[in-house]
Amino acid sequence: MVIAIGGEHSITAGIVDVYRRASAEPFTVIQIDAHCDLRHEYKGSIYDHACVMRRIADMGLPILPFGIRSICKEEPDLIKHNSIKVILARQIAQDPNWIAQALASISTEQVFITIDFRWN
Ligand SMILES: [Mn+2]
Repeated sequence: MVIAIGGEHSITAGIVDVYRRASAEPFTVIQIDAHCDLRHEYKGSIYDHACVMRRIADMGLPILPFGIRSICKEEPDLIKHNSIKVILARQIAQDPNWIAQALASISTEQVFITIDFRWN
């Protein structure tokens, strides 16, 4: 089991890449976050925290964004193109079947969980 604690969500792409190279088993990256982080580029960098899940999707790994409360303009096209199941925060609050839907969308035995939060 790998546990990494960082100061910023952008570090997750590097950790997942190393784990992917070392792992014999395919895995899904479950992302608990307020934002999808699927932008190609943000503030002049493709490695900004707002791009971290895009970099992971680019690795060919399945992802499950979870608890999302906002999606930027460019993200719906990628979500549709890659058939990404997004579990919205409002769905968690309103739909008692959200857990079943989330579990049904995971096609791998192994998962990597990344949690993006901050305290002020
Ligand atoms: Mn994030």
